[in-house]
Amino acid sequence: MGLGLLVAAAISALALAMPAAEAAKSKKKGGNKTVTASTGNVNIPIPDGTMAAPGVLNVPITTGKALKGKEIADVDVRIRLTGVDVGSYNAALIAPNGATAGLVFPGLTTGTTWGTGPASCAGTPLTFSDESPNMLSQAPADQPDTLVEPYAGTAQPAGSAFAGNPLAVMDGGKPKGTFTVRIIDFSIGDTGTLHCAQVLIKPRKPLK
Ligand SMILES: [Ca+2]
Ligand SMILES: [Ca+2]
Repeated sequence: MGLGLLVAAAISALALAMPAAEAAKSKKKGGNKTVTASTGNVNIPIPDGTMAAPGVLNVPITTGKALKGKEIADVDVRIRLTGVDVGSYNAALIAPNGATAGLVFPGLTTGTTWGTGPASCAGTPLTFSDESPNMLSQAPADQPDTLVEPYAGTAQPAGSAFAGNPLAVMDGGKPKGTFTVRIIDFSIGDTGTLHCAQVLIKPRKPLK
């Protein structure tokens, strides 16, 4: 591992160890530094549903004044959840201006978890980023660049039946306001719990 990778690993370990509110605060003065907005540690049940009457969970995540006057250069989203059949979920991220990125669609993941470790923001989440080399997969890792159960790592958002956009659909929009993590359950009898969701926003100043 090169020095750069070691430093990056140390920084990311530090960021994971630091509560989200503190992380956001420590970066408040940074012009283009990534800002993390978080639900904090929660245990929110994902409503049970069917194909005809899906269960819909909308979780608001509000960003602070550190992002005032900026526009979005890049957005990532981290989700830590556990459940009976996480493969039955459709998930999306909605920006303050309504721009919607599809994250997964039913059948894309499998098993009982997105992420590993503590069932909280201290766990290792599933991180969606357009720049990830990985695709989500139900299959064993029989090819490179796949992220499989327990989905502790980064993956490209996969779009969905409702919104096939990558996260880049939010780029250029205003980052200050309320993002919504939306999880939709289509499988009756399988239930799950959201433990943490975080939006990571890399801002930039508008050109003009
Ligand atoms: Ca990204
Ligand atoms: Ca269900």
